[in-house]
Amino acid sequence: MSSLDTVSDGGNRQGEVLSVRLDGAVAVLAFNRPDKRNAVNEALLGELRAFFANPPKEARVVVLYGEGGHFSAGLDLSEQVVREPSQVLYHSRGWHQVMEAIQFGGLPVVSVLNGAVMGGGLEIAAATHVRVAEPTARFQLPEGKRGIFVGGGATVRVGRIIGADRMTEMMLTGRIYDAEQGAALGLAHYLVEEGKGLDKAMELAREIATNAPLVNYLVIQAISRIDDMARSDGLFTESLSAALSQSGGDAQEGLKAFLEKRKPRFG
Ligand code: 1HE
Repeated sequence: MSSLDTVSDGGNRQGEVLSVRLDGAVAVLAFNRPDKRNAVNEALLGELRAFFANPPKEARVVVLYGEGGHFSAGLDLSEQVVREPSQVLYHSRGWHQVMEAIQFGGLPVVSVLNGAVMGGGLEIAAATHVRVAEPTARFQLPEGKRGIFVGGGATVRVGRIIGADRMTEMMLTGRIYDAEQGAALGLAHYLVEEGKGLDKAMELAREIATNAPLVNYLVIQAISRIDDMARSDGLFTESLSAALSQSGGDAQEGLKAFLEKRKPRFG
């Protein structure tokens, strides 16, 4: 694994808050504030924004995990001060931009969820496309208990995954779902042994990287958007996506490889 880049946070004593390495076609991102349980401060949000705005051209898939046994304890509460409503609006919209960039930036993102997956941490996780949990994972939206409402996209993304009804109950009671419960609810797609999350995520990422890039792109862009559409609009958009995917060289290669009983080699 070669070190492609590291990002200084200009304040964290470890000297970096988001590390980025390139392993073949997989960009491996790590939240690197373990002493703060990977709470998301402005620096970390900014570095996430910078990465997803301009990912390395070699990357076909992203893996995202947290150093030190926790994915993320959510918003860095030490940076929170009493704000004007308009400032809270801009702050929340800033989170939304970054979550949109993770979900719709064009690269599939596989996350490794362990320890705290709380508040903004769960909002980030919900913006990723494939989620691998370890047994220590604890899913929670503690905002209600901190006197605030969610602002990083949970109502749309977490609500879609577990349903508005469950999310309402989760926020009212501050309940914590453990890893098994989280997997059963769809907050994680895989549940693996302790310490195996990153290996599993890398295995999945390498597999995803062998797909035709345009198909990965369409899967990310189209399915979630179609979910927002009226039925007839969704079906039309599906046909457009199919038309885009089936007219290029990768579609020919995929079909040819199947008939020739070999693995396809996509461009
Ligand atoms: C933090 C944060 C944080 C830990 N902001 N500093 N999120 C929360 O409400 C979660 C708050 N955190 C916790 O409940 C616990 O820290 C944990 C369950 C995650 C971990 O517990 P533990 O016993 O392993 O660690 P700790 O001793 O509580 O925390 C270690 C350090 O991390 C400590 O700092 P220290 O300087 O005293 O060592 C904590 O203060 C620090 N730390 N979590 C700041 N979140 C877009 S809006 C999203 C809104 C939200 O995300 S609200 C939910 C915020």
